[in-house]
Amino acid sequence: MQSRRRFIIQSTQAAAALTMIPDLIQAQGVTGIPSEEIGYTQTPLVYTYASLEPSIDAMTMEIHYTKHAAAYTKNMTDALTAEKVDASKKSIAELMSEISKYSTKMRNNAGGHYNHEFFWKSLRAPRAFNMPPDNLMKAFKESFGSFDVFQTQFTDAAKSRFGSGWAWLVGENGKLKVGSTPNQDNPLMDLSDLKGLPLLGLDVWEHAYYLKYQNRRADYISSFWSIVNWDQVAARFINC
Ligand code: MN3
Repeated sequence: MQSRRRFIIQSTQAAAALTMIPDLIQAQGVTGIPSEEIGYTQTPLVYTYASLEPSIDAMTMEIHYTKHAAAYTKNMTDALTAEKVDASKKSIAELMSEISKYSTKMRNNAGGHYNHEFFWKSLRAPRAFNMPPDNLMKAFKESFGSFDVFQTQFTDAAKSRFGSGWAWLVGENGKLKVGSTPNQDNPLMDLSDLKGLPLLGLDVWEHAYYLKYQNRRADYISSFWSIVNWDQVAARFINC
């Protein structure tokens, strides 16, 4: 446990140092995949607030990360204390799998914390031709018929989620499916209709896009495709 904690601290420091040099991360390719470790604290971004422009503007990223996401983390921490959860003995995935046993405050804020940590790790600087690696492409063909059909279904899920929520690509036994969840729910939660291992998620709360896109959620969704970190999604897919 001790060495694991030390490793996480070192990784966090390394990640913090790397926020200064986003070009290096691009150059690293697959070895630049951020750690998938999602714990109970907010981890530093491995890119700058401006790195995702023009898909997501720097001000939205800064407010989203330092205000919205930070508030979920803080409120989750308060709920963990109030509900006497020993976070050193329970992974966040485990907490999600029994979230129905806890308060609405826990559900909303632990969900919000997890979803945002997951979201930041799913993104990278825009690429003009941003396509999944071969193993994932094969899975898209098998599960949806084609990558285009997947993109259409994911876009529809993101557009049709009424109010606030998330669109997801999930994996289960090597099969892929698409869906959405309301509020800060996610597919790891025992009470979610959509279940599976999260592979990709898109935040469709207005706070995620309103400064740049206002009511144009569809434009935000289409600009998202150039900043998906498909290497990261492919790395997750290996575990499902
Ligand atoms: Mn958000």
